[in-house]
Amino acid sequence: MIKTTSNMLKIFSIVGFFALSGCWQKPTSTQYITDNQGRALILHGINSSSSAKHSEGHLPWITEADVEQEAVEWGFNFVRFLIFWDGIEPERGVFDESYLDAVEERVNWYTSRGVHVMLDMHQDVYGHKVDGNGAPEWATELSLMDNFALTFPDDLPWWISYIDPQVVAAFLNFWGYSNYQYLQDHYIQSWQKVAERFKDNPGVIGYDMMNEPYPGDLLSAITFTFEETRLKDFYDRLIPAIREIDNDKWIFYEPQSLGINFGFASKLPPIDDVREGDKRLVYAPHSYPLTLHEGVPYNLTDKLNMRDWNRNRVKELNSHKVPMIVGEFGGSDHVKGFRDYLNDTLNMFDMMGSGWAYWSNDPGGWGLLDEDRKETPKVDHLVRPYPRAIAGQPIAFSFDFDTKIFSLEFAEKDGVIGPTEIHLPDRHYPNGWRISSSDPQGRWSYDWDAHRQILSLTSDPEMATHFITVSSISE
Ligand code: IDC
Repeated sequence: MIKTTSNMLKIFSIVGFFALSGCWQKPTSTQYITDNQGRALILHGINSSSSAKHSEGHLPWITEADVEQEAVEWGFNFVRFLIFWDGIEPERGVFDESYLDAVEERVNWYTSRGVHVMLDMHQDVYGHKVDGNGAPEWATELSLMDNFALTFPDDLPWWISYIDPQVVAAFLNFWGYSNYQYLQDHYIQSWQKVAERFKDNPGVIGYDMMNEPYPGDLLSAITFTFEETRLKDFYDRLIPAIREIDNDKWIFYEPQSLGINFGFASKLPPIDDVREGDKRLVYAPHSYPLTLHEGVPYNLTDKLNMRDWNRNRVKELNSHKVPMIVGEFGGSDHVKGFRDYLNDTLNMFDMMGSGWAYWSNDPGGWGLLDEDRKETPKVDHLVRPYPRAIAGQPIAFSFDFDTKIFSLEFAEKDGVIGPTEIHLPDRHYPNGWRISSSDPQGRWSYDWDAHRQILSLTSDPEMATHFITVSSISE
């Protein structure tokens, strides 16, 4: 019996290998977030942090020294920073500037180190009144469900609470925009307060309008009709309101979380921006293979989830024509095969030209640090060579964890200034690295910032394309 199971597992992993290897698709014309020098940005970073959901003042656990570790030792150039409607507008119509002061102080820890900050208006399971987080108590309308809270056993996953009748009522009233229009109107005003506060901070790259929108009723969730109707209408209200205050930042939008996180197709139509100039919207889905999220060893169903996720996101990007940043993905080192999962998924994100934020920086099984604040094995995968900023039109980039070969191909593009910046972590190159370029000898050069482990490359503008490879020097 044991033998049969182990043979089955072998066959499964072989099938899984064929299901994944070399099969990742990419959008026909990948879009990128660009900086004020016109360079394409590849964003690698973390969510900071889950602890803020329940902490005093809704602030993450981090100190400035932790931010230094994330930005300099690990070389991340991105953070998805959690903020909460509850923190911004604790009483109806009363906006808490001291909360925004405290957020701003932490945001500046990141931006002063060159980390791009995206502010994520987080919620899970609606709000505290119904045992979730996000919405203030006064904005939790339960209709006739006041006495119908369900309690679930502690060993069930947290997201089961989405079927609690009170949670369902709170969401339906929020999205309905009929009897309780004030709910969305205040959510929108809260975003305007955030935009007023951060619009002049160039390190803040954008705003994630709502974490993991969930319709409330399961029927709209499983038929995905919510995305085409109430979710789209909500974005069409919120984006122009943010643009009244801030014309420049990137606005990140998410599809429904249920189903899409593990690979189903989204029905969200392309979203409109109303800013003057080019659209500045970013598609920001999450990626969580279903059983891996629940702690089951990395297996064929996860791989099939990832294959579907890849194909469906590519279709959506081909239709929406915006850049993609994966706002969340993650898991625990305790899960068998977790490092293989990370390798596969990070290769896929690179292939798609997508940036990402790992969930999350909170110390523990899912964290980069464990409970004793020691680095976990996953860090070796998350901290990988990547082009932080590309001075041209990216064609492809990749890193092979086993051979340590990093490659980057990009084309010249008019109007782009500054160097291409590549993060080359010492941990992958203990004896140093060597770099080659397809540009003619003597016509390209680089500077190396050993402290930040960042290479700044100047290419030959006469060449239409540039192909760079970095490899490890062996002892
Ligand atoms: C999880 C936290 C967990 C917490 C739970 C509910 O890791 O400690 O109990 O939220 O607040 C998401 C959510 C994100 C989740 C994450 C991992 O956006 O808030 O964090 N996840 O479960 N969607 C899918 C997974």
